[in-house]
Amino acid sequence: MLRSLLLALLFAQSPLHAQFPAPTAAQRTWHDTEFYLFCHFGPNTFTNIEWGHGTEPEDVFNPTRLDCDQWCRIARQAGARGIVITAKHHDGFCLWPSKYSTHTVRESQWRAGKGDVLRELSEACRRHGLKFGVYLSPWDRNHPQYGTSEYNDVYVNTLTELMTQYGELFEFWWDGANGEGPNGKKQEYNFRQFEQTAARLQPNAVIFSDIGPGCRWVGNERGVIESETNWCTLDTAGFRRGAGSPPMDTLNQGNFNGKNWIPAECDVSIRPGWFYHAEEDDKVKSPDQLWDIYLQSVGRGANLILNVPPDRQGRFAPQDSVTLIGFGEKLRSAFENNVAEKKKCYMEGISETKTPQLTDGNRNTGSGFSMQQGVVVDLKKKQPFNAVLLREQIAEGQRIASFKVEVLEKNGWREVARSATIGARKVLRFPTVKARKLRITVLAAKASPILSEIEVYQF
Ligand code: FUL
Repeated sequence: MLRSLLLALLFAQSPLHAQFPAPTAAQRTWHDTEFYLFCHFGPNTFTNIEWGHGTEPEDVFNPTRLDCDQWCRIARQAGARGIVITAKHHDGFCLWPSKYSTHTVRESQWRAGKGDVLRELSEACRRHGLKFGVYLSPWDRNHPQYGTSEYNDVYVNTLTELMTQYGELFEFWWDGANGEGPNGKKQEYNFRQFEQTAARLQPNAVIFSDIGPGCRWVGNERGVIESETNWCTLDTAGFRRGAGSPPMDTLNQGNFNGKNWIPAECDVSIRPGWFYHAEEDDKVKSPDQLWDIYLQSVGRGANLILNVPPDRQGRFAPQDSVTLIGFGEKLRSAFENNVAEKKKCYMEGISETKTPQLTDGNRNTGSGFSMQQGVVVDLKKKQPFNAVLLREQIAEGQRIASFKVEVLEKNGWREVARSATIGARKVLRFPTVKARKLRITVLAAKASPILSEIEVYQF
């Protein structure tokens, strides 16, 4: 009785129920999607360039053995949860037979003009339990109406095709890249209209762009959050997509007091280029390199979209496949055994308060505490570990600005790691310790911290 009274008093003084920007239900699902693939595929795959001119004959697009099931099998083995494909890159070529363009698979000889890459991939994704998303470049070097207000209607029409013909999309990608101008064409995009169309047709699709609204570009193409700080909140007033975007370090770290929930997505290619080039076959990243990227993206609360460009056959090349399978094994073994799961967990205080929600293996249940308290996990017996994975209860906003991890040794508590934000998740590594108890203490927060899960690993 006395204890609950004291706690009530403590919480009354600290803003446990303070209001902060928080993710929508669709964004919460997106956070849980964590890691997925990006596939750059189109005429550039066959012309060996990165930015097509839009004048390439349609027949250059001619995959000899397109096999989207192979993409999906490897994606699953890599631990990815979805695939986003370049439905149309800057060259304007549509991988589906759009009614609003004459520069599509229909005009090519591939499958006698009857092919549709999006149909094949979306169906394969569903067969393999993967989510499906699309990239539709606003910049278009081919479309005759580009540079006029009619192009906005063309864009909305193509968006509508994508959003009504291929089932549910989990993500939609607006690239900020734009090399327009040299041919005299400049487009005033009606992004408001695009957003409204997307919200109406695919309310659960999270929209990526430099400034969201669903998720933001991370400010580099190396796929990493550069420091331990990553706020999911961002101020967008006065900024635009592309050239007028917020500074790169703001995109990387977010804004401490940002008004909108627009979390970071880290994009990077498994090869130097975004499209397939045979001469890069020996430059494919190794499983260890992908693991480092993963820890600096997903491990720092962002999502990771890893580009794997299909080759001219329309398959993932052997080098990429081998690396992805190796990475998937690493990922699975790293997070296989959470030694904290179902173990006793409590808040320190005048007396201990049990917080089983923090080790119940369910990231939707959380527990709030005051900054004066540490949260202790009792592993029941001494054991080796070298990493913690923490999750904040982001449904209540992102609050924690810094925290430390300690282990109990003969002479008392010893700090083993310290970091900044947590957000959707934070993976923190330290030299292997052997201990029975560890303690998490929040050092700075915008309001009373609310964690949802504490996981402990040895990897
Ligand atoms: C960039 C584009 O210009 C690249 O070609 C690629 O699509 C990458 C993901 O975004 O801005």
